[in-house]
Amino acid sequence: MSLILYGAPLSPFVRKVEVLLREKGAEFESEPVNIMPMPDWFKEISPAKRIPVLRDLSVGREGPKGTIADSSAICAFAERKFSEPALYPADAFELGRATWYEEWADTELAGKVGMGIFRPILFPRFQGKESDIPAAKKRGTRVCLRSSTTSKANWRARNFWWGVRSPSPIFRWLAR
Ligand SMILES: N[C@@H](CCC(=O)N[C@@H](CS)C(=O)NCC(=O)O)C(=O)O
Repeated sequence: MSLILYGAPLSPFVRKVEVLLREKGAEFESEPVNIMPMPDWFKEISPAKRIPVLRDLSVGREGPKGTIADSSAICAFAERKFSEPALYPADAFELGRATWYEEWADTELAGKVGMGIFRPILFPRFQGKESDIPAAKKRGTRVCLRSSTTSKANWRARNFWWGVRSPSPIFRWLAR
């Protein structure tokens, strides 16, 4: 086993990397890291103090050497290292667009879901406290991803509503 993935399965960034590695049939070992609080040895290999971090043991067995500390960077590494099946487009333009969507999901979407759902609704529950529904409602934000189409319309807007007012069952379940 030459790859170690440090993280926690609750993190969508860790799961993103896990899915990609599994789809490629790559062998790796998952090593759980508790981020509340984060251990010092992990802070040394994660400059931004975030999960996931990947270690390639063939490059470095301890400390920062051999580590990559960002989910998109890890995915780029794995896409090159395990070329089959290719999971990113080969075409330059399509690759640019896929990277754009990935970046949007990692920043805009994840940030809003984190502040609007995880922090006010789920985190208190993990600590045995009540969810802060008013805070979740206050932070409820409309997240909009515009995607161009190849047909008549130049732009098609897809609106993803989230928040406790959403009719989606997952949000009703979270807010119950
Ligand atoms: N850009 C980073 C973001 C990773 C990230 O935000 N991870 C969260 C967990 S979902 C984290 O480690 N948070 C630590 C904290 O907020 O203290 C990536 O793609 O890997």
